[in-house]
Amino acid sequence: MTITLAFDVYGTLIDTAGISTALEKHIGSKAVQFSSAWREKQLEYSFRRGLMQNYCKFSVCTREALEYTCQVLGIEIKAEEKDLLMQEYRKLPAFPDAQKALPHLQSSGFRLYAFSNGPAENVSALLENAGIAKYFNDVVSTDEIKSFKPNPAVYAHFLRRSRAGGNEAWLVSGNPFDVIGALSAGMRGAWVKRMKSAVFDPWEFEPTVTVETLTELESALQS
Ligand code: 2OP
Repeated sequence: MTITLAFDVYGTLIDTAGISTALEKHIGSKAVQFSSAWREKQLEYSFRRGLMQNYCKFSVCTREALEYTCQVLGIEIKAEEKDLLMQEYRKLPAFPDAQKALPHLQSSGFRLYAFSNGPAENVSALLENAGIAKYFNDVVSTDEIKSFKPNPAVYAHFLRRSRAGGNEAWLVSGNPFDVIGALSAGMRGAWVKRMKSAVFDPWEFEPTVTVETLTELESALQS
């Protein structure tokens, strides 16, 4: 049975910490606080848009979350600097363990897909720039059905697009909301717990496996 792996992108394959570095040029020591607040609001906007069934592209959620974060933290960033920050999102680096693990997973016969809220053209450009696009059979975007994770319809869409069955299809993500969404939709879920302090939501769902890096994934999937 061939296992299909749906890799979440931001925070799983791609290290969004690069945004903090870009922010430091504009706002100095507040960059880490700002970057975390921005990411939280970006995701909150996608959840609200999904529930409202009032879709907009993930990049719009990202830009509007940037505006909100500036206002709520009382930090002034010029329009052209905001444009530069949005461009940063398109050229973030891959995590080193992703660079190492993906070729091995591919040569071991796993079917690899990138699966993201981001529109396919943005995600493809991001993975190309990060040097990892070549390992994936395809990019599947929730934009194709105009909704966001963790709507169960997006995981069903992934299974259709990848022609994978629920029990041989795994969602691999550093984001607990995404792992829980996939488990709730009948997929298996690998949580990438990149930080020791990370907490998995105390719901009725448990990750099928938990790894700290993507290099541990192959052995975890076969255990
Ligand atoms: C994704 O890439 C938002 O990390 C999430 O879909």
